[in-house]
Amino acid sequence: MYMTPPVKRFSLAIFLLMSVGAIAASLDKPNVVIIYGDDVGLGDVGVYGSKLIPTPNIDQLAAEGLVFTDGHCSAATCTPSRFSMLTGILGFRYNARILGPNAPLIVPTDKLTLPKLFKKAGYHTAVIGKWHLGIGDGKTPVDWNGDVKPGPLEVGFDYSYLLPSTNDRVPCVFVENHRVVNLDPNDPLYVGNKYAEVNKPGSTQYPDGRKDRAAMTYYESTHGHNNSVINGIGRIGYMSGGKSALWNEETITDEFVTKAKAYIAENKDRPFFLYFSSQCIHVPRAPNKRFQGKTELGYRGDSMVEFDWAAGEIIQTLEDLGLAENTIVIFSSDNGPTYDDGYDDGTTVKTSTGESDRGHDASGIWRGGKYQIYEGGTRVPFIVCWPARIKPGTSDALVSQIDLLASFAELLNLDLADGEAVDSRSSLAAFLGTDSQGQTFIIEESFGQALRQGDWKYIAPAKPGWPPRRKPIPKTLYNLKDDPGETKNIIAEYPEKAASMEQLLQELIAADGVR
Ligand code: NG6
Ligand code: CA
Repeated sequence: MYMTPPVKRFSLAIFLLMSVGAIAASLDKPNVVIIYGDDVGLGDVGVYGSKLIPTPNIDQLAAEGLVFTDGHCSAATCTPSRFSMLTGILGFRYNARILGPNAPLIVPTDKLTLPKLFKKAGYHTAVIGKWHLGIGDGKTPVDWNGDVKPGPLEVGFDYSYLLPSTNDRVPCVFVENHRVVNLDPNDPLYVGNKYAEVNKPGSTQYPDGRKDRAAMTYYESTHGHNNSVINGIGRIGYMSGGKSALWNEETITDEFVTKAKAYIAENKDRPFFLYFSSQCIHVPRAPNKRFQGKTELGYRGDSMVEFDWAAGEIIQTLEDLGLAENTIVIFSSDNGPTYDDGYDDGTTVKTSTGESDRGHDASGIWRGGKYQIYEGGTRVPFIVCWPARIKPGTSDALVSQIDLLASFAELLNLDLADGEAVDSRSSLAAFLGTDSQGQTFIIEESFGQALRQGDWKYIAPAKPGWPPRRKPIPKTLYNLKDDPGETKNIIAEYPEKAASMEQLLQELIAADGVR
């Protein structure tokens, strides 16, 4: 009988030990990809009930992952929501509000962030897509023709490829690490909130939409989205120069997908964290011709199809490189949905039976959407997929993006010091599918605060949000089990419940953090 020679047996044993070690090590450090939508509602995704927008790639991810029905972003608008996800700090503590085109960096450079946490664990980190957390130190104006900083690289990302603000704000250029991409030094770029700030002879001048409406050739826009007109679309804020650097509206997604695929391929041999932050489906929606007409809902629906394609490309890249099994893919959105947000892009809103677009209710059964303190403002699609460790299914656990930081700290065996990510608590067990409850409370933000505890929701008096015609919101108590649509304020029937929730909410607001 043939015997394996001792030397061979020894090396085989070493090899086996090493492979087990490698698998164990990599399970400790899965890659993490956040595929993040902009203004994507829960009802925009097939697995959550969308009938009029096909999202086969996201649905496939959902079939292989854990689908959260009570998953939240931290706030009903972009800046505070992203701020909270990346810092583990509630937005109102830093006065985080929707930022203007030239706003300074709002993320403190001396605080722990999600990418810094990953770096501590030896990851490479990147953000590709929409930023909207400001750039610059707030003391000296950002030099868009030189080093554009401080920004993502100063708060923990090793690589960044950004749409710096929003796609309805200037500047309409990409910024890679510290530099504007394709900038011609002979056409310097200036960015401002007033025309006077960018009125520089020698730089390309763009039409002012307030005086030259005919310049809006892509489609027309209203209320505030009519300052500089770039690529035939009116924007918030003014820019001059940078003509060679202008993005092409209909290929922004292609550009981000190309960068993301390259990033994943370059980092396939080490753990990485990729925050893929799509501009879809924020206004001005300009889906690529490939996607135009794919839904009956105009550019809003078509942009969602484009976003689903982008998600599919990223997931396919992970599969092709053999990384899918041990990569955590999180799919979510920065705030609830909105329909026509100031651009004439074919999105029609019907309000007689609640808000919907030709029968498509982008927040599903939940009330309201973007800018609102109701559930539709923050209850967003939230899918976590990790084939190596998470069993597919559905979870009703109460989870929030603000808790990703502490959850990953637990997963990576890193301690959070006092004063770090003060509002982030681990929901790791819920994300792994072993805890069906999630957090006992979360705070929801939108021009005010609300507290969720189980099925109870208490709203502290809040401003109406946008548009301003909405009425201020008084103290309100809902029970979402009996009344998911938040239609009956039952504060008079449950005064004690309301009082205890109000007290807890005020204590949490006044405290240094909720952890
Ligand atoms: C609002 C803009 C809206 C959008 C939003 C930010 C107006 C009238 N509306 O102020 O178009 O840009 O800010 O959206 O200016 S978010 O998703 O980035 O929070
Ligand atoms: Ca948004």
